[in-house]
Amino acid sequence: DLRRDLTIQAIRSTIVDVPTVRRHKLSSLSVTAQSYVIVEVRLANGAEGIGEAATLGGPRWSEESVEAIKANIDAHLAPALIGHQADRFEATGVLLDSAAKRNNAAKAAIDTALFDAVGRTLGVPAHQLLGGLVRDSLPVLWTLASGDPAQEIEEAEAKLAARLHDTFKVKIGALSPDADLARMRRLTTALAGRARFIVDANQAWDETTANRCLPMLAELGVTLVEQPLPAWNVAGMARVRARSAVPLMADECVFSTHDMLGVAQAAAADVVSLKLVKHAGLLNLHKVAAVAEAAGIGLYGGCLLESSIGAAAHLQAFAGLRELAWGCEHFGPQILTDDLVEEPLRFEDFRVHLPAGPGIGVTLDRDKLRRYARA
Ligand code: MUC
Ligand code: MG
Repeated sequence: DLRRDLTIQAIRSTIVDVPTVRRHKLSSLSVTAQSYVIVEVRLANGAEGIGEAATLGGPRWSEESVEAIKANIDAHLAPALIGHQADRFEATGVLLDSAAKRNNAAKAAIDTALFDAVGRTLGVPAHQLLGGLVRDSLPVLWTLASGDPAQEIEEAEAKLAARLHDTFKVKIGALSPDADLARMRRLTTALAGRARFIVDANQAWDETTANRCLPMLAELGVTLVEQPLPAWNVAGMARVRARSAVPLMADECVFSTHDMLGVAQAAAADVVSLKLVKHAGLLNLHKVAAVAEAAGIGLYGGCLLESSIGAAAHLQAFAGLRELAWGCEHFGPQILTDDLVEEPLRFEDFRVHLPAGPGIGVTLDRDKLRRYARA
């Protein structure tokens, strides 16, 4: 049956740059536009699928930049899959792993596009190919990252008033620890009783600084501290965690299932942030989640400021996890001045909603792809 021929025929990659509504500052980088690689897959039956590889500030959040992602997809990853069956997700993962070490964001974008194309062929959403639905919406937080507390309070007030977000992640580490603590005091005081806060240091602190600052963050009511130490310092995270009243979340220190096992064995985190760019695809995200679950480590739906394409892919993967106790942060579509899909994701009542429909549930707007494609 030709309609069911799932042979992978073509894989195309396009770099896009989409402006953000304001400057977004992390500990060691800042962006005014988000750069993605959009992957389009075509199967022999004519079905098409899309996926997205997100980056943040070039190769500075992780080692992958959009330029490297596109080069490695075109030269190594795409050729390894042409002629293979799109619905053999584990087997295509093996092929991608033998074609390139790591390159997890590039692999995730391809894997997403395969789930999308297969879902569209079969008329089922991607979550159904992954074990089925547990939830169709998730609490979604907003990230404050201008570095200016007056602006951040105003931004948070607007999000609360619009009933979009009532939990805020504050990006710290670009300022001195004392300046960040003063900033956190201003934010938590201004929004006391109306908002919850977590912070993400993006590896900026050393162990001594973390030990000094965490009790003050606890006193301000901060509920979670993400990646306070460099990714390599898992032993340090474990020591900090043993003394801390605030739970710790692992982000840049957990890419692979092996990383997750190491963090669990070291007792270095209470929660893990799950992201396609780190785990190389939807199936692998579920594997990392399974290792965390086995260790009693809580799950959080992480992001890298994806557009509605990448966010929808994450929601498909998050939809089937048993517990996602810490909610998610897929606010990406809201921080872009424009989106790349025909119908953007729905944000309502402090939650983001899983789109209905086959595959990842969103459809690429080709005019937008052309408009934001890098020349
Ligand atoms: C990160 O490190 O968590 C997620 C939200 C945000 O503002 O930055 C990202 C990456
Ligand atoms: Mg983080």
